[in-house]
Amino acid sequence: MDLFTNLRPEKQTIRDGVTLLASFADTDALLKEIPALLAVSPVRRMLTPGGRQMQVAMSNCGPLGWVSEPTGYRYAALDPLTGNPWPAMPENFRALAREAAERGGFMGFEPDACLINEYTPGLKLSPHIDQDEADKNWPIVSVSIGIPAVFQLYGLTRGGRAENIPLYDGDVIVFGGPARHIYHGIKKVERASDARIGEKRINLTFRKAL
Ligand code: MD6
Ligand code: FE
Repeated sequence: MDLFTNLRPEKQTIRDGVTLLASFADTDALLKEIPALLAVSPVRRMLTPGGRQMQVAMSNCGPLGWVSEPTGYRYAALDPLTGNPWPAMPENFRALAREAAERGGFMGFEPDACLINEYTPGLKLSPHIDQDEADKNWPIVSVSIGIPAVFQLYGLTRGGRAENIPLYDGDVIVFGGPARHIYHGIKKVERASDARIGEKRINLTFRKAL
């Protein structure tokens, strides 16, 4: 970490409903769990409802998993790739999501889904709103692992200029309240290497789907 990222406050309100908790997560502990999860449900490039392949490779853990298919988006109890349940959500994942939500002002967050996004340099995630969760009063808790990325915040519409928020290993965003209606994405990831996982960024987003 460089001198400048060190100067970030521990907790920062980016805008109403968006809280950045800098270096909040113990990513060594999270990374210990990930190989076993991906051995059960590997990351894969899902197809969009428009029939295109997404750039970012995805998997899930927990009782439910978010999936994109030509027929639409949904939360599914079974991994369509394997026909089996997604791997269980590790206890330290659950605890982290709950603690981060609490720091962001949301008590009692019990996620039932954790989407695992895997990026390599050059990949981006287009602006979107997460709308497949039943109760938008719950936040989404997002954890960054590995190489940096730039989180882009828009407004209630997809267009316009983005607010750019650099995200580093261990950063957690609590995204709730009015932010649930805001377009956001990930800018094309710059080439970098993480000592543990190489040229890769992993993002965990914890959701309460049902
Ligand atoms: C990512 N994150 O960081 C993508 N969604 O790879 C998201 O799309 C996201 O960070 C909802 C809430 C927080 C997020
Ligand atoms: Fe999102």
